[in-house]
Amino acid sequence: MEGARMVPKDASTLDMLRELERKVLWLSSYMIHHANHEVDRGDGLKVGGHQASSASLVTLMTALYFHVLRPEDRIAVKPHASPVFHAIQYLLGNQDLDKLQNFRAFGGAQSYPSRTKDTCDVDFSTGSVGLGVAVTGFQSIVQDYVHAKGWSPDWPKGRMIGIMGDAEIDEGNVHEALLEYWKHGLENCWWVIDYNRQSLDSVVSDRLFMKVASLFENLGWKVILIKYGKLLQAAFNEPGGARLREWVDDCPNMLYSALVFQGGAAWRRQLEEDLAIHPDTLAIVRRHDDAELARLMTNLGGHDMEAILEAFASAPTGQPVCFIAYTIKGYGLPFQGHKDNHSGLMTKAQLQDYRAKQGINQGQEWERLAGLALPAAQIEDFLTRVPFVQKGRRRLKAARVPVENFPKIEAKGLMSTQAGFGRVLDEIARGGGPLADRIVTTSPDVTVSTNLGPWVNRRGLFSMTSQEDLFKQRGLMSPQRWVMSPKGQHIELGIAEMNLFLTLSALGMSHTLFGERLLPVGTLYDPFVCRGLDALNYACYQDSRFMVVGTPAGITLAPEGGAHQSIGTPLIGMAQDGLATFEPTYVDELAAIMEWGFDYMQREAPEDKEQRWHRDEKGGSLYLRLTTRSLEQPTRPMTDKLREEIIDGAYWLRKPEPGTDLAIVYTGAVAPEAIEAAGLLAEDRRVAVLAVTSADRLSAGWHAAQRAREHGERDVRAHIETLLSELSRDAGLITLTDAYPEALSWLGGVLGHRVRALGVEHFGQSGSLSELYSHYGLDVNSILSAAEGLSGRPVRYRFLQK
Ligand SMILES: Cc1ncc(C[n+]2csc(CCOP(=O)(O)OP(=O)(O)O)c2C)c(N)n1
Ligand SMILES: [Mg+2]
Repeated sequence: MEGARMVPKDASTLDMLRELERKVLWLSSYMIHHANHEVDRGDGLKVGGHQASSASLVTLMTALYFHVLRPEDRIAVKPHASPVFHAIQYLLGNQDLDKLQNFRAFGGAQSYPSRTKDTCDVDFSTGSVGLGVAVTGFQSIVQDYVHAKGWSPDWPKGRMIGIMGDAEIDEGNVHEALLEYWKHGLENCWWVIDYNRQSLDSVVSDRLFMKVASLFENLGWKVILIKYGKLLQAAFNEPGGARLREWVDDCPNMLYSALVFQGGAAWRRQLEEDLAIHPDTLAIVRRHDDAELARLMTNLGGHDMEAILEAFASAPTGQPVCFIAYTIKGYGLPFQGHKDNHSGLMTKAQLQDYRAKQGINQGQEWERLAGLALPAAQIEDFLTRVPFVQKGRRRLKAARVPVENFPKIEAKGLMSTQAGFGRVLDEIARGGGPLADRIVTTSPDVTVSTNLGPWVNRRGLFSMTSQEDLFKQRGLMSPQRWVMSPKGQHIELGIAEMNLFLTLSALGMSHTLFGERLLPVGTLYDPFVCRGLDALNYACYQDSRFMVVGTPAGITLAPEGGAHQSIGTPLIGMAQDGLATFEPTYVDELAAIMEWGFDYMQREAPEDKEQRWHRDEKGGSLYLRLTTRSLEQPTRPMTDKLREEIIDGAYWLRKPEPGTDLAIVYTGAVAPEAIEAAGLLAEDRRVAVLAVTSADRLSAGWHAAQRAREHGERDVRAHIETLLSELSRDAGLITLTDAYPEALSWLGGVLGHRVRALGVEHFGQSGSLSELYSHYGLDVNSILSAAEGLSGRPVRYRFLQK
């Protein structure tokens, strides 16, 4: 550090970068210190900030942002490097001081870089380790997709870069992603691993990590080790240097970390002891005083600007590259190397000492250039010429794709919503036009079984290399004509559901990252939503836009048994912010939802609107829970009113009349049971039937209306409030869903109706549909019993109890 201040006036880029590195370390450390020591939040809580984890990446990120990156490069920054990222943005003029001063506070710079909550130029959110880094590869495949279509002519292809912690490799989704990338011929992707050999609790094994390196090579990546800095490299070239290298290579991570923490004298003691019989090597050690020795022995590649720049410059193109940069957690700070430093913070005294050493006066802590040895004008000039900022803010926009001439589906006779979904997409594919051209489908090995087959037959599979369908070439009969080419519009994935959601996440950000709108549609079996759940949550948190179809769902796929029965997914859909969840019963409902959905996916509005209404202005993603149960389709005109009610979440299939004292409320595939029971009950009471197409939007609308009234908009009524107000307060509700009953039972809370909620609380049986509906209490009999229980009056017609 000391040396860096004696930078000559005609500083080269290298010297300039070293100065900036010093500044970035100071600013990021001070940001964390300030958040913990200077801001009184009134709750007495320390906010942390991971000073040590941030510090290990300072040199690498300085090199990248101030020299290596280009505007078209997109970067996922590991969660704990958020302060480093924000400090860099501040120096580049992209971040306000106020945000830095409020790091981790309400409205300030976020703990982990966030596309939605940070105001500066974040490309990918991170936080849940493994996801930010894995999305980069999928984003690169999406970039290939966009360019293969001849789009994005003014925005060149960039590198999709994951700056990641070494412990992120432990996440299974990273490995799943690596396999998938290989299949798709990944090219423009860099992963820069901060190999500090530390995670939260412990020290990472070096031997294991080298196996990881060969895994990358095996899967087509170029691996570049950034292991030694220039000082160590020079020492290794001296007589006895080879032995020193051996010692460093063999040094267990734990011992190395301890010596880093202890400093020069401890290094000397250890080396004197271990190298006692190697006088020429010891001579190298003895040529350094304690401070110099500590500097030499901690001169790892990841902290040596020159070594880093060389490594980045040596990267090949046309192949993904993994840089493994050896670093020291907390490098340059008092707790460097200590295994417990994960949440370590500098004391006030340590910080004062550090500030003084940086040549920064008290009161100048936030000044961008205070304490730097180079003339301010020279630094400012350098900063304005940094390649990365030459195109300004890099949030791109794309025009909305009009959702016009949406196909009219004539669904007659028996049909399931899953089959209807296939029909809608097939018709869109057949009709062509902008909407058809911008839809991209993807599925984790369930393309055919979720009814995407006809779409794929018409629109083909995406691949950077073309391949004809061999069966077709040989004249062999097959309903699937799978032609692969850069023109194709379906991305076929292996089974990993995490990869599905990461792919959807990447596709759904194309408009902001590449300036080209895509309308992604993904399918999977509904129970396996849970397998990809964190990636789904991540995609929504990034405000990526897509439509995901979970099908088949619930116990309605009866013979498949417990392993495939999804019970909790409607609750997941309701609770997931940014995801509008629907469970239509009939194909005309589904078509209306999809038509609306393709528009909803493209909407944008400022953040504050979401406080008031259920995101109708802002838009979001969609989740459709569909079924393979074929139902008799209604023949009815799709009036504007019906369409609106389907989108808002419910409509009266049989309206309440005066004296109606029971409403059966159903959603999805169980409609026939609800309707049949209503018919039987009508013999001796007035029964209404409410069809719920989206419990999620009903509940969101209800909450929003309550908030609006509390804020003075007295006349606001939620759709569900309006519907239920047609029913007498004394009437009872029987809710019916092929899912956990609480997906609908909350309806009793809206106006205070009594509720008997039928649904699935236990699961796991195989059987026929009628057996399972009867077993779990979703059949007509169960509804009749519930009606009796609610009213206390016996029902006239009952099925015979089994
Ligand atoms: C999925 C997930 N699990 C757990 C955590 C909590 N966590 C945050 S950082 C971390 C370890 C990070 O180690 P590494 O990636 O090596 O980064 P370093 O702190 O060394 O920079 C853990 C377990 C998380 N953020 N995400
Ligand atoms: Mg680590």
